[in-house]
Amino acid sequence: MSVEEGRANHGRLLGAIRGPQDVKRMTAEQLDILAAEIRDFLIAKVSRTGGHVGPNLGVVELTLAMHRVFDSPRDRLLFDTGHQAYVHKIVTGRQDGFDKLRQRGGLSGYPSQAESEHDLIENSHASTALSYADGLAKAYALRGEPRSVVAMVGDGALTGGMCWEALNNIATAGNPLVIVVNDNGRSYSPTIGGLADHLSSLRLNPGYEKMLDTVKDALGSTPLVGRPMYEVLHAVKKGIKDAVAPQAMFEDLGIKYVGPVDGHDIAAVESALRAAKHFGGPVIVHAVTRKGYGYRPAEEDEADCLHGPGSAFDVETGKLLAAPSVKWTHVFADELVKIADERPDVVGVTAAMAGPTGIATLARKHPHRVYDVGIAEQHAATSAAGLAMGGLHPVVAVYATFLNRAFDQVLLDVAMHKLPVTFVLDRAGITGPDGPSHYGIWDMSVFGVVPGLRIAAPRDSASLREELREAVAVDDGPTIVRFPTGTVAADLPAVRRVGTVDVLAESARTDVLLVAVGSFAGLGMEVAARVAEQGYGVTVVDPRWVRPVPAELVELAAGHRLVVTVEDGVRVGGVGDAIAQAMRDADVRVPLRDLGVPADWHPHGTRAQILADLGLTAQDVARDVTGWISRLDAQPVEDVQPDKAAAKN
Ligand SMILES: Cc1ncc(C[n+]2csc(CCOP(=O)(O)OP(=O)(O)O)c2C)c(N)n1
Repeated sequence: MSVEEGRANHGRLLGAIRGPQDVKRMTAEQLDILAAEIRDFLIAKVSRTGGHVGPNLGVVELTLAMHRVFDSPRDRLLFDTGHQAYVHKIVTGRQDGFDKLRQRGGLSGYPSQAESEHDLIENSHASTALSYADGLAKAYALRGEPRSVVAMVGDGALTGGMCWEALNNIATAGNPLVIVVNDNGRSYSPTIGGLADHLSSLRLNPGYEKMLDTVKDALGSTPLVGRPMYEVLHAVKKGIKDAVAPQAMFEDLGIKYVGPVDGHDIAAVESALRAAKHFGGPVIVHAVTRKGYGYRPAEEDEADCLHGPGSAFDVETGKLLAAPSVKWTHVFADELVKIADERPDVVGVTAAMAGPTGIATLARKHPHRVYDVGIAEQHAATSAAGLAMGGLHPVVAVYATFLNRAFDQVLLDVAMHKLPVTFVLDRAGITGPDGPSHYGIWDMSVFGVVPGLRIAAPRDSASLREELREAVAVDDGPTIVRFPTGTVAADLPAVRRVGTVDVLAESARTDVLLVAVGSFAGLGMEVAARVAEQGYGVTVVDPRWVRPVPAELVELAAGHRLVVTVEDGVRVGGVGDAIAQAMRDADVRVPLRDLGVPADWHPHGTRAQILADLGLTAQDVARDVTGWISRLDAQPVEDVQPDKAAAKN
């Protein structure tokens, strides 16, 4: 088909793609048309569902070239983080699924083994692909299987320590393996740090200057680290010939370096990949791309090149269609600035997510008091320990799911040293469309075992502000403040406070003590109203600080016939478990039922859908509570059998 014919039949090439072999057959002209069709498709589809539009627009040609040079699924194509695998999904015959991208029952926003034999890594946490690749290459070498292993990794993900641990091993092992570095100069905002320094000393290659300008334009003026990163990454400051050439760095290590290549030139990428494929050892193909390429609103979006609009957006402007609302993140960001205005020792730390966590607000007000450490949560925690040892009070703002990485650092580097570091966990609990690896459901369990660590779970904006202040006032150990995603709940004032526990509702009868953790406070109120209709009295409390278990909570429990806990986290080792243990320790023999998230992999959907699936709606909980308390009426406490809810976990 000629270019003209292709234009006349826009979308036809894409429509005919059923698998990688269809891309392999195409001519250079057809590939260019296909790339344009894929971009139009991505913009049209993702604008309706939300998703990672910017990253995928930047890897269209890289992905096509990978599928032409290698034979997936025999050859293994790995996508670090996996947010940039939409083009791969299209090439591997999943176009039809894009109407329900990230929606219940629809395509996952990340690679998914259940969806396709072409997908391998499902984990959406960054910087893992090179380690998987190292292991796969070793396995194929040992088993004598002639398969190629190819890992695409972004310059942002390369700031993660795991990548460097992997490179060290890949170099030593010497197995054939291709690492495609997708260098767009950005994580969400411009990538920070010096490690990528050695990727390029572009001045050695004058023909490359033009492309460099393109990339440079893509680097917005960031208050944090954009310019230094750019200079370091591309060795601009270092002068010309004496700059450390990436070839030298990687080849000294034992990894062949090819590049830099224009990542939007399919032929150039293909030829680099073919050379890499036949090299017989580990090779880095360094491709320079532009995030959001071909879509003006993404290319011009200074904040994050439309990294991942969470919901539908206007194609013309790239702006979200949903009416703006006050998010938990905004309340945190606003209060943090107020606290920092009052306390010069308070500083912010982000792991490449200044915008999404709200730390950017602090950076705008106090640019010298914010540290963006790159996608390096472990380093963030221990660096924060250092900041605290140095007399500061760091507030480390990360998504709940990502702090899991830094368990040992929080445990030993921070808590064992009794250091005042506050971790603010955004997107805690069930988050929704990003699926299981993005749920923030482990923090209360995992970090609940850390001695001396206090965990707060605010229920609304007033309590978030208050608990954040309480957290940064703690000077003898770490604190966590965790809150969910989305619009902040309407303020729910307490009737009274007992110790640190807020009583939200009470009645003349004290049948049930309902412990509603964090954002489940509203649900607790509704449950109380429904259960009251059945003639039972429910006291609803918000513990505010869930670890350690407040002593008052145990005292309150002793005054009721049944305790029910509801939390937005895994039940195993969760708040309910901790309260049950505290009650046992205090010899309080009131039965306790703990409702929460079963320790399992829950597929993506909206938060509301998933909570409904788990029986965590007011209606379900009210039914459970009524059932339990009426059975207590009917028989002695010891005889109440565990039921389906107890078996859920
Ligand atoms: C451990 C971890 N921390 C934070 C994130 C959030 N995150 C998702 S994509 C991304 C930026 C990735 O940048 P890069 O690898 O360069 O890919 P690009 O989006 O630029 O293509 C970040 C920080 C994550 N996925 N994993």
